Amino acid sequence: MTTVLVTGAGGEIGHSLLSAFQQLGDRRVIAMDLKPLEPELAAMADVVLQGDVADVDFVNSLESYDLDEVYHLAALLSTSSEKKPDVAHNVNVNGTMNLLMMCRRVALRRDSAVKFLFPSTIAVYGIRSLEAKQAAGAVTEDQFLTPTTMYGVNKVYCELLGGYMSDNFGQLTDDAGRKTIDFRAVRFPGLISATTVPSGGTSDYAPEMIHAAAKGEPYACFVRPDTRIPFMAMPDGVKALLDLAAAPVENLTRRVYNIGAFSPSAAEIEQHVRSAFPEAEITYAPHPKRQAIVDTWCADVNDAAARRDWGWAPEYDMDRAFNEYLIPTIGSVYER
Ligand code: AKB
Repeated sequence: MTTVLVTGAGGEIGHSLLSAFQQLGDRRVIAMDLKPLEPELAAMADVVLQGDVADVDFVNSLESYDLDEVYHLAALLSTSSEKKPDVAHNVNVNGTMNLLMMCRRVALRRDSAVKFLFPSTIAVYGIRSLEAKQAAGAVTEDQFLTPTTMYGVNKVYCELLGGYMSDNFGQLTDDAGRKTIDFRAVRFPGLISATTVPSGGTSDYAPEMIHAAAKGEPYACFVRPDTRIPFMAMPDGVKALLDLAAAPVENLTRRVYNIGAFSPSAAEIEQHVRSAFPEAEITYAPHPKRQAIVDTWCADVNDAAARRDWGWAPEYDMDRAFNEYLIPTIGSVYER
């Protein structure tokens, strides 16, 4: 059975990924997080560990597991990273390096490369004006890689680091040529889950608006109504990780892939929320700094490479995400 390590297992993606692994039943899951996992989540893992990816001794202690795959979800998101940039760098960059080095040793011991699944982000983009953002449309993986946030800088560096560790690390050593890391990354848009609410991100306005309406609470959106960035329903985010992990290595022409689903403005999200919850109280109170961050992110992504190389296709467009996933599921979350 494939043994997988999931870091940041208690976070939003971790919740959905662990439940997908439970349904698949084909992996031995080692779940780790900085904080204790909720009992319901912990029950989905075979091994539960509490620890910090930035703690090199803790990460090195994971070397005794026969890891086949790592899903490295632990990170500080964009808004949190701006509040504590040095902590963000330590967790997002040093934490990733600690894990990659540990995986390399596991791979050398077992003579088998470790698949390293990395959630990157649209925050790697840094488009410098709204005019340029509008003119750019759907951006490819290689455009506008000049992020203005610590999180974006950390993620774009880790994308490069993962490629380097896979292809060149140890090129002048005795281990030269041994394949130890098989790094694969998706650039996530803002993810919207029906069952959890994010914290510390700058795309959080969409899920916050939907969850506030479901709870019957007023919501003041922190970006302008015309703000447009890509979003995705959480089940598609998990599907992307699993599909990329399953793709034959010879089909992959890149290590980092854009993945798209829908790209609404905040006003379009509001319209969808209002059609499900006509009583919703939604206002706009743009936060200048958070607005400036999302204004540098692309309005849409070109995900042709993912579609071609590993058959990426989202199951949920915006209507389906609301009508068949978010609204029916959110109702049952808040009725409990
Ligand atoms: C954030 O807002 O920081 C994240 C992201 C887009 O990566 N949700």
